[in-house]
Amino acid sequence: MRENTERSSVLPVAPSRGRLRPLGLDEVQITGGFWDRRRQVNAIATLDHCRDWMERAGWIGNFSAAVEGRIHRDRRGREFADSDVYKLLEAMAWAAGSGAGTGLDAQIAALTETIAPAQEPDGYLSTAFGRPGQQPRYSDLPWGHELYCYGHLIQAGVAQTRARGESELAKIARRAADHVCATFGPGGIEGVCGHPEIETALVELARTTGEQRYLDQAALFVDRRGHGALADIEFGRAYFQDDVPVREATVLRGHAVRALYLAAGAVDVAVETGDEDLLAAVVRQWETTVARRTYLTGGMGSHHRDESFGDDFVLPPDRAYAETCAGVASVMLSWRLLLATGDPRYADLAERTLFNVVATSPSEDGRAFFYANTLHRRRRGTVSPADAESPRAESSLRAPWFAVSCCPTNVARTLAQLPAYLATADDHGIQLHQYADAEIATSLAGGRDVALRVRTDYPSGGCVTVRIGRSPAHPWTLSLRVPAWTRGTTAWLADPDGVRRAVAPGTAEVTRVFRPGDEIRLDLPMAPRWIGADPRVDAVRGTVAVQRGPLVYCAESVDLPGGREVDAVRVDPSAEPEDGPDDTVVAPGELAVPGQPDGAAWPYRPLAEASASAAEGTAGIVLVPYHSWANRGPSTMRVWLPTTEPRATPPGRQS
Ligand code: FUB
Ligand code: ZN
Repeated sequence: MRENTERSSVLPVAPSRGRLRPLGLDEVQITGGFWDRRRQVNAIATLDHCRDWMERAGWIGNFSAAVEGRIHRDRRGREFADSDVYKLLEAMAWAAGSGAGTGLDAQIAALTETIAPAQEPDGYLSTAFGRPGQQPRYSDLPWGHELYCYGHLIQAGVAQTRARGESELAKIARRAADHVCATFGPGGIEGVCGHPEIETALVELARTTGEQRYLDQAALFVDRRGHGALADIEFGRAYFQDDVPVREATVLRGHAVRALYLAAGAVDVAVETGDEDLLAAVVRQWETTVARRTYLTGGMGSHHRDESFGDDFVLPPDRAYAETCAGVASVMLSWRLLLATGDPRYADLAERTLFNVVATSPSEDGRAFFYANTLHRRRRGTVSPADAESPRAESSLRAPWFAVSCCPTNVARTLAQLPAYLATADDHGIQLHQYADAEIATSLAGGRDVALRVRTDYPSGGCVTVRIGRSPAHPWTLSLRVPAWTRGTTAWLADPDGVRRAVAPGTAEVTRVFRPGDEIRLDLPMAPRWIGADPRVDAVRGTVAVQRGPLVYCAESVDLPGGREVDAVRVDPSAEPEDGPDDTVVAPGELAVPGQPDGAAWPYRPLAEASASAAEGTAGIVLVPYHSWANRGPSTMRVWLPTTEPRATPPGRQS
């Protein structure tokens, strides 16, 4: 792995070495298009929305209640409520660091002033434990979330330091980290938190301070897990990833967010300690998980009961939990693996997850969110009042807040740091991983300045133009990811001389002495395509899905004639889906006649009597991008669509 000697200071993830060097928020700006709209909404609406809800729900007030000695009586929210205040602070710091809103610094300072007095002299900081009338500190490591909360506090402190410089928040975070090392280091409590998160945060703090002991503590936490450090529970120790040591595990299992945060932390430790075996173990787990336990959307976790991964190929669309936070955590993991290895398949999964999970969660106005991201909604929900908390997984509409409201602040911090996921550099040049209108300016090795501008209407259109603004008079390489979803079609790359060549999924490169004004153009084939599943995903047998570019599509009842629900839809994969207006797709198909077979008293029949219910033709079934569903009121929705005829041979995997 190469050393990252030249590093931006405004980096969400700042490994000291790796195949690729990340670019910071001071080097990459998103300037328009799909992600710019969402980032603006995030900065203008979501940050305030989260702060207002946490004021109202009392989660911010918990810190004052702790200081005033009434926390045992007045505490509000779940045991991990502090963490959402910290995640909001992290989001605000990244947003401030990428130039959003001048008022953010004052808001960060005000929240920090509220939190600071609640920290105890030895660095301990929790509103849920340790004060008179509360359970003692660290008396409930499996469920207490004290270290999980520190993890988010430390990440907020690191973000603040990198985005705005040393600050009071950073000092609070550092005192908490010192307390963790003193309490859980060698000779201390030999435990781990039931919810990983501290690992990745401690590594990032080590990276930002240069203090080895934070890295050592993170490595200790990674290695302690998997040996029965936590109590056994009804879901089994796999829930906490405490069943098998990280370096021996072959697949992600148990609670999805926990598993993914732990894997991200393990990559961080592996990269900083040069532990190739640990890195290889996580790569193996990622591969198996992507091959067997991941939804078409990139969503992870199919169990509602314990928010966990199911067994291999247990991916029921109508019971998909696919928590938004698991999507965020999956992007975190893939990004770290991409930086470590340079393998574009990690950027492929990050893209899929960003467009189909992270972008799906928030409403258009950024003030309501999906917690769970099902792929099939069978009944229309009721409209949740705009001012009410919601059960997290049951609504067919996004809700403004949840009793467990981990997802909104996670979306906020991800969108705030998104420009940093677009591009990287190495000794040879610049690599583009995600496509958006952007300005990129950095220095290549040896202080050679490069600036480029990316223009695209992706993911509506597939044309990506890169215009060179500044370039040294030496050859270097511009690399562009050719997404895996182009498999079976042709993508084209044109160099500055207009010479065009077909490029295969993976990475396409242009190496030369670039001149200002040179243009490189990537054309990605955006025609909508049918997607079939591995036959072992039994829950979607006899169905197909539609993908257009990186976007997964769905049928939504509001687009069907006569008030039909989506279960009336059947599509005909012998003909191709086509582009419709406004990013819709029109799929050939038909609608079942209402009432058939609903009228049957018993849903099962001798096979000889089974026949498809009567159907009527239609001009075509309108499909919309999955990320946009439920923006037009309550609806039923499905991604996997039954085919008109039982399919003799299930299609191979196409995506
Ligand atoms: O336990 C903290 C967070 O709450 C988890 O990451 C989410 O899955 C939710 O359960
Ligand atoms: Zn969540």
